[in-house]
Amino acid sequence: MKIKAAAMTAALLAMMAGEAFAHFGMVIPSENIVTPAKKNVKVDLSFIHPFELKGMDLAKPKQFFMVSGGEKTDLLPEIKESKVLDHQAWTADVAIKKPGVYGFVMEPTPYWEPAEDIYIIHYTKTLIAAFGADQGWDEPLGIATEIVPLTRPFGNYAGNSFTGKVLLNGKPVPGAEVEVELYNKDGKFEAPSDYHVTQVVKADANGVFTFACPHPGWWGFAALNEADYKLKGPDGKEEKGVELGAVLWTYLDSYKTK
Ligand SMILES: [Cu+2]
Repeated sequence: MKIKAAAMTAALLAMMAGEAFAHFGMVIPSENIVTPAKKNVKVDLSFIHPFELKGMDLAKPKQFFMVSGGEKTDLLPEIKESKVLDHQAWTADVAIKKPGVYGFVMEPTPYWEPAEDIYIIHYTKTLIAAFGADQGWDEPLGIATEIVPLTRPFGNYAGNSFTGKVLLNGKPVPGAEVEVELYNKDGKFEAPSDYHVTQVVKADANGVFTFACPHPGWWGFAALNEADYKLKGPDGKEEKGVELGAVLWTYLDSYKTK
């Protein structure tokens, strides 16, 4: 009881200090539709508050790979250290050689969040399409927790709704809570209130949610669940809870004018 109260006080203090808790794992490719004109995709990995543009350090991820047509390519050896919002981040240049839908997946090392007294692991993914192929985007990539798109996750317009299914250990999560943020990349936008920074939608009994994205750009969906295991805290003694995030990033375009 006492521990819980302390954790709540810490959370409250963090909120009063203007620290909202909307950190998102980020896997952001330079293109989400690959054409022969540009076959190389730069994929940036980071851990930030995407709307408020607050950076955190991302330690070297535990896994980073690409899946296409059931074929998995380890990209961890390809990543180089970089900076996002003045914090440690990672980047990889990936050559896309044949038509297909490519899923990029990052599993970070557990991130200790003192304000919440928990570890955070955001399994983060994005899907891109290359050279006209559009099959396979609706398949789970077999990670611990993930959002499987039910809306094709590329070639969409701002204003479209996006539907996805939340899976934890391969099973749908009824009533999963999904946090939604726009990556406010150029810092153009300000939220009218703290509530607007992170929007929230709940999944139905089958783990399915729908959200309409009102603006062009990268939209992130994060379904957060408590892991059924604990990890030793930074003191090496007390066991701490683990928040598992299934994070999906998808890009919505604006119409082009002639
Ligand atoms: Cu944070």
